[in-house]
Amino acid sequence: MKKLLIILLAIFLILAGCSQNAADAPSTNEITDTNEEIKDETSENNEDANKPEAEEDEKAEVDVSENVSEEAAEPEAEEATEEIPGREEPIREEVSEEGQAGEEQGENIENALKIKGLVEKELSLTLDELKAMDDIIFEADFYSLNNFGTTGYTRFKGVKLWDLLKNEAIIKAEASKISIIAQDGYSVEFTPEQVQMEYMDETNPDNKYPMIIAWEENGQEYSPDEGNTYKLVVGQKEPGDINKPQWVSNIDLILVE
Ligand SMILES: Nc1nc2c(c(=O)[nH]1)N[C@H]1C(S)=C(S)[C@@H](COP(=O)(O)O)O[C@H]1N2
Ligand SMILES: [Mo]
Repeated sequence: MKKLLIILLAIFLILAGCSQNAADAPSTNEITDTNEEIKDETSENNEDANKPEAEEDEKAEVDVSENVSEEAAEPEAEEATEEIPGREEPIREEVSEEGQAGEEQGENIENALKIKGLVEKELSLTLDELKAMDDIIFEADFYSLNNFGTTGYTRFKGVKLWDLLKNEAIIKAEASKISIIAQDGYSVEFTPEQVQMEYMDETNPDNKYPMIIAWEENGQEYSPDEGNTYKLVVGQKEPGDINKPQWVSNIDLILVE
């Protein structure tokens, strides 16, 4: 009888042990998961918390105001990156022999101004080719206003974008959107009408400015060491127009859709 009791007790203990293990197993995992989650959140919070400290005050301010004023431009930049088929493709597929030669040299082709999409001729233009377009070159002091009211004048030299699209790339009649996309993904979109129109300067209301692709700023050409050497420059639509966020630097591509 005692033996039977001992055997029953042993069986009971074994069963109890198993079920405890079974119950333990998931809860151990849960604890691990939770710890990982906590760890992840903590490191994210740390990153967020460190960012503003790591940056200059001015830069932090820029970021904040950009989120408010440039909602339109910045999410589009992400979309554009996903939407453009073949954007990362080697350029040799759609450019001239000159382009291919440039690609072998590496640097030159990186610095080409590309125009793709709804145009008769997709282009990849070198700086020398742009400089040779005498009849569409424009140079002037452009006034800028940014989102916290900073103003200034910058001298730019470049080609008129609409003339480039109309005469060189030969934009198709059905085109409705022109995206200026930078190497860092920043992009700004315009309608063909917006690219064609003349802009103003609230401090010189009689002056008229075309939208240009500039390669020279305050008498100095951009250095290819700092990315593609083309900047979109646009004046103001009306007094108070915050135009500086539209000055897209290091242009990678002009996409016509
Ligand atoms: N490629 C690229 N161009 C850009 C931006 C950017 O983030 N990337 N920021 C824009 C914004 S929001 C402003 S205010 C101006 C700032 O120009 P700055 O750096 O010469 O002051 O550049 C504009 N062009
Ligand atoms: Mo900005």
